[in-house]
Amino acid sequence: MTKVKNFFYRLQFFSLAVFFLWIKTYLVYKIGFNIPSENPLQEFLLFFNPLSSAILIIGIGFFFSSKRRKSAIIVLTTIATLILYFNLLYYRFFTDYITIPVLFQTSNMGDLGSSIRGLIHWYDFWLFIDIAILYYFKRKRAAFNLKPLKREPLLIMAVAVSIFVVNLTLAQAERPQLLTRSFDRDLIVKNIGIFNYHIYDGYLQSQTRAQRVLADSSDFVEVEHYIKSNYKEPNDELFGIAEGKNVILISMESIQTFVINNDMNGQEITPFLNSLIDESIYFENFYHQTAQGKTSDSEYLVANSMFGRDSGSVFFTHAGNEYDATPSNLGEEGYFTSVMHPNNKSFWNRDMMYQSLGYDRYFDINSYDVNDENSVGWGLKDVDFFEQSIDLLKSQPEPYYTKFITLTNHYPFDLDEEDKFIDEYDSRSRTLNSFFPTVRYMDHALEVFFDRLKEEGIYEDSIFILYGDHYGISENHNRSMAMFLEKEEITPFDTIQLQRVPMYIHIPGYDQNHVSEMIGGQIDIKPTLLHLLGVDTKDMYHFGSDLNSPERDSFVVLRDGSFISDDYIYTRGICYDKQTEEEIDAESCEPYFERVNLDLNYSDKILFGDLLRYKNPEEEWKTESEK
Ligand code: GP9
Ligand code: MN
Repeated sequence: MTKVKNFFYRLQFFSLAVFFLWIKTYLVYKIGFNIPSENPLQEFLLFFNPLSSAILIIGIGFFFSSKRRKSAIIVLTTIATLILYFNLLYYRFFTDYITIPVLFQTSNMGDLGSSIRGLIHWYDFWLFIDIAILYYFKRKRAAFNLKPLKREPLLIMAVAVSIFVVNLTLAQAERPQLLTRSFDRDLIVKNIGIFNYHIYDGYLQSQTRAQRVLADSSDFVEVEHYIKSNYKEPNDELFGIAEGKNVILISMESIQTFVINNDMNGQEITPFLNSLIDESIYFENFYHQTAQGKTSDSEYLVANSMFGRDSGSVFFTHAGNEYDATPSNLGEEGYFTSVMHPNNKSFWNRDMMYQSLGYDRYFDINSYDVNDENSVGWGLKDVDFFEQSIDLLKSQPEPYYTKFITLTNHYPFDLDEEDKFIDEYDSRSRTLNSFFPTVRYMDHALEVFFDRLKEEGIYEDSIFILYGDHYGISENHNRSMAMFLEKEEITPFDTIQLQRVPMYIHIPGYDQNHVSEMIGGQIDIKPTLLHLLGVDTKDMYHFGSDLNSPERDSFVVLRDGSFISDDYIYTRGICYDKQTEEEIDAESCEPYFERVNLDLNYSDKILFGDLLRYKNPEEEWKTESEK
């Protein structure tokens, strides 16, 4: 009996720590992540799910001697709190949870600088209050020296696991296939909790590593067959229209289609981009398809016509893969290929990945003169960036294929007063408010660039592709966004439509310019561009297709499995009628599910299995025998 009494006495400090971590996690769910619940069971799961991991984490303290136990519990609480807090900071920026691959993107963290400062709030200290309380109790009462129960640590772990099993059973009842269909992190955190999610993510990541080892050339044959059957013939009138021209590709930071041909309090947001529509083939139903890898995902999609990862960034996780990307394709056509972007070369692991994609040269921050006067926010201002790039462009052998990545229109949308050509918006969201002047500034920078290219005589011999890299305004700003768009609320339907980004094909001298309604995405840029340059893509491995092809379906798949067709939008398990914007029976969307799954799964299969290494079987045989 005394043994049991002792046991509970010994549990006091532990229970207090578990209680704190449990409640704190729940509060972060509600206040930090704003996780909604649609029914009492969901809310109960949300409240209940931190308990098993709190016991598991704090329970590790029982593996320490009685003397050290309290200190161990405080350290464990601190570690758990930091995991929560990092997730919270990450969530404030990306509306998403940290995954293991993004942790390996730490080289980005240093560069995040101004963004991180904007994400930390003074009131966040509440997250650490319990640690102070535990510390106080630790000092107040001497360490217990009561004899521990036999197998005490294992007992605690068993309790944690049992509670987790109850949790998982309830969660599976609420969400069948919760763990088998893993592309929605929100659901996983909501149902089994943030800490268990991290364990699950760790398991998934180890699986993906294993996939390369297990893959072989027969997997490639299957994927190849699928890709070949989806090939779309080019448009006769446009094939080769820009043959031999220089290609200037411009990735426009964080711009969304909703600013195009729109004004903010009577002030035009993008006058230059609006006027460029008349001189371009402009795609008004063009979607970004990025996920956590943001700009790097868009670069990946554009270069390979394949999907990026659903978590983390391919640039980090698979920079060593074999690719068949646009830069190497064009290299074979005699092009000089490069990227101009005034940031550290290691940001997004670009220096590594660009080599795999076949770029000849990366003009990073070291190629630019960057100082306090010409910088703002993330670095060199766009106008200065473009102006300084002119000489670099001129230094390249022709024809060249050069990608420009703008920077000023990046969260937190800082801008010097002298560069504000329109006012800020006036809403509760500081982010949305300051977005408009920086978009307007980027628009101005593009105009300056075009003018300079004309002055230098570069313009006429070039073709231009301009596209938005990903959204700038996350769902965290839905209320202010609804106010700007004069809507009552932002529905999931609206959220999908807000993922549209501008896309221009601008060919100087071309006289058949028009606005295309074709639904497409970043994955389609590669075949579209190669066909304009007269490069045959029949033997390439693309998941997108030429936006100008008369055979093409007006359709796009987003990375999270959402899709958009002429008639429907499918997202978050809901099928919408495009016309009425109303929810309709899922039946209407079902015929498309197979294609969506095949596209995403086969693309992942190539990536995780590094399958393009099998694309030239003879070459491989040769290198083997040479060895
Ligand atoms: C950094 C720039 C921004 O070099 O491309 O990256 P993002 O944060 O948008 O992914
Ligand atoms: Mn970006």
